[in-house]
Amino acid sequence: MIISGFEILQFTEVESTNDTAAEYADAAGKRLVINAKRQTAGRGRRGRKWQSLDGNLFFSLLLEFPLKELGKLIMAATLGLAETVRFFAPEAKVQIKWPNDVLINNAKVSGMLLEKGAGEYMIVGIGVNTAQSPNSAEMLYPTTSLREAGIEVSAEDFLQQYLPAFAANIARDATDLRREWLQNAKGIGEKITVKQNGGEQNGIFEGIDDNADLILRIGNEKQKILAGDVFYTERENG
Ligand code: BT5
Repeated sequence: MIISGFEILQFTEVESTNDTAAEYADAAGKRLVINAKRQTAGRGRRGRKWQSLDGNLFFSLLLEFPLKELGKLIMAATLGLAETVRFFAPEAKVQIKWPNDVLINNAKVSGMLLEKGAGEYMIVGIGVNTAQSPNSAEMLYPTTSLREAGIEVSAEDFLQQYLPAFAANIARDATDLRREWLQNAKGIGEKITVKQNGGEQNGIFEGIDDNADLILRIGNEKQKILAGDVFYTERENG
């Protein structure tokens, strides 16, 4: 099946859809989606695990995209996820958590792992907890699923709705995309803590730049953060 220029390849079980996608990165010019029913070794960033529970969605987009426009790819992919959740549940409280997560009611429903493939290929691996979520207590951050949030949608239907949203976003102007990303992001203008490699910094979340790097204001200084985990320090209002 082809949706919005992406050919979908279905697998029953893979270790990681990102690894399977990497094996296809010689198909010059092709845009593929590697979709698996089950994933046995799902990965997060920096060697972390992605709990891949039954009934959830696991897929990787494989497309040629200039590395210097990585920020645009990140914004297009995450914004597309938020838009897709809203398509199925217009009233849901959906937010993007920098850099790559999607939250519903302040809990993580989706994560994304971006990797470089061969040549100009980029691999955008996405996990969405459609049916169930792992135990929050064992996770870095509270977790949820679409079902727990009262949104009944199958992995297949979510993917079919996501692809046109993503394709439309990558065709958009970067400034426009960033504006909308910021409108959807959690914590802009608020106090946050960014943890990286054992260290942490506290400051005000000013926004992101065109590379999707986080801009943290510490006193009068603005600092660019390329990678890390954000924790919100303000009281959450549900
Ligand atoms: C991510 O990493 O959130 C990236 C997840 C990407 C998963 C997709 S599935 C398809 C493709 N194939 C792969 O192998 N990966 C991609 P990070 O920001 O590092 O967050 C990882 C952390 O999220 C873990 O250390 C846990 O604390 C938490 N976590 C693990 N599984 C989760 C889940 N199912 N739902 C919510 N949080 C989870």
